[in-house]
Amino acid sequence: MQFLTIPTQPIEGQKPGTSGLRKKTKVFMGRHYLENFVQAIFDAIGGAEGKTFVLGGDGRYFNDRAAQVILRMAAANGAKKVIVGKGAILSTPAASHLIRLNRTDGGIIMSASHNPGGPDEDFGVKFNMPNGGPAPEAVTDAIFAQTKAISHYRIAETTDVDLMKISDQTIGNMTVCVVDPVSDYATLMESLFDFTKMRALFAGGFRMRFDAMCAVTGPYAKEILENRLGAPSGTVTHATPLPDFGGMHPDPNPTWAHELMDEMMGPDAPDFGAASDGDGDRNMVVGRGIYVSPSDSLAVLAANAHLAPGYRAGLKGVARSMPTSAAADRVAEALGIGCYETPTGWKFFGNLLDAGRATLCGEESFGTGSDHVREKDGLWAVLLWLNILAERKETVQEILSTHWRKFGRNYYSRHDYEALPVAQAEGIMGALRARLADLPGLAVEGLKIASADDFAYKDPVDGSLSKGQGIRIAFDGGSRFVLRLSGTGTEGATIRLYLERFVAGPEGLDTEVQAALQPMIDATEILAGIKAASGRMGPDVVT
Ligand code: VG1
Ligand code: CO
Repeated sequence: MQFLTIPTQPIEGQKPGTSGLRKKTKVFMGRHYLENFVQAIFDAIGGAEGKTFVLGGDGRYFNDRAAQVILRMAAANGAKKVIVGKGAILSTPAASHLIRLNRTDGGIIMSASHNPGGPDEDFGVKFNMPNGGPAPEAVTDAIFAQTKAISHYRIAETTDVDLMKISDQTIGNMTVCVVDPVSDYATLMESLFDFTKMRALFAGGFRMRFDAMCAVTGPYAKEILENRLGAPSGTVTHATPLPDFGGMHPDPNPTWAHELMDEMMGPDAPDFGAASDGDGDRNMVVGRGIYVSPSDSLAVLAANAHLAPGYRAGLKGVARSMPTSAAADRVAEALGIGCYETPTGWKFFGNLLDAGRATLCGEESFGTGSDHVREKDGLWAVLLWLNILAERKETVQEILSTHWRKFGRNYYSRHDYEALPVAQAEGIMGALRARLADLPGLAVEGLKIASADDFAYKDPVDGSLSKGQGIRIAFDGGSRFVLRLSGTGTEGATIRLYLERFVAGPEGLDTEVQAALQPMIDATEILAGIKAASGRMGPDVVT
């Protein structure tokens, strides 16, 4: 075995987005591409010498090959130890947990999350910090700067490590510790939730469907739901992670998880349904005949978390991303706890969680989590719902109706216009941004604009400032829309339009969502002209 120093040159565009670097798999497989980025990570964090890392991914195409490259590079960069999930598999929340549990110097997660996988689809790499959370902007900026300055990378020339064997192996002086990807995570879940009550729920005939979408949560859900909680075998479907996710789009929303939606809306629907994404950090929950929007889910979880043992003492605060609906804010107000509004992306929650200011966090994009790890956690959210259902002994429908009657309802929907030409998308955003100062006071379709700005966030813990995080237009009465460009796509540009309308109740709580939002949809088109400028008839995905 030999350590090699390979000369290389900067490759353009290795800029981490909302959640790490995401590109077409073939781009990642290109000459020096992965190697450059991994070396840039090590260089940006002050080297790997003597350090311990966690490594794992969502099992998509190239996951296994990339893992071998990263291990050989870690060894050549002087790392002491890398803890890897068997088969190079780790869900994002499980990786976050292992980083924390073993007090490591961080971890590398191979995933493009909810983006499809395969030779013609997407791959991704992100670095997580010693606290288990995604690298903050200062670190991703430093990684990007390294990708532009790189002149060589270090790699060991050796045979593959056997990642299918749970054991300690070595590359030079570095230990590769292959671990079961599920067990520590499952133990953590047992420490947070009342498994006895939940087992009793299933024993009493409660029926559930969990769609793992051929992605990473399959083995986790099988172990926890079927083995430890006694849900009937077959409760978890699409449970084997596949390199191309079986051709599925592992994004848990009503569009892509349509099989689950059909079952839950059908005549013989189970009591509870859930799905998660490629790397296991997102969740969608569905009741019999009723879909729970992620923003509502966060609010309901915040209002009921104390029913689970891990949150018995109450919450320190709740944080949500800016485009997420304000439903959780009302719960925080009622509980008398802190409430934070952050830019999109889990990295912005890290400081609030570390500082003990927030316990629960959530995003409208099917992400919910707590301070048990530093990532959003799909299965965790599903288990918290289960724990609440086991305690309250009501249906999902009943829990939601009671919640809306108490707090009012934030009708909410996101409209995505995908793969637009970059210049066109930037044009639409730029034109609206240029008019922001003139908008307050203007009436559109009978709605009066209360305020208009481009969201900037000052981190309350470290004071760092993040600008340009999305255009928000608020109307009198608590309705609003938000526009921002996606930072996770790999083709053209995606405009996300977030629509929200608040109804205090008790009347008007049961309108169809898109109908309830129609005035907002019309106002957006008048102000932003997305359809007019793009020539599109409507959004590609509505969630
Ligand atoms: C999207 C979501 C965002 C989420 C991010 C990563 O980002 O909107 O809320 O944090 O994906 O999720 P964007 O920039 O495309 O809107 V995942 O499951 O990658 O880890
Ligand atoms: Co994800």
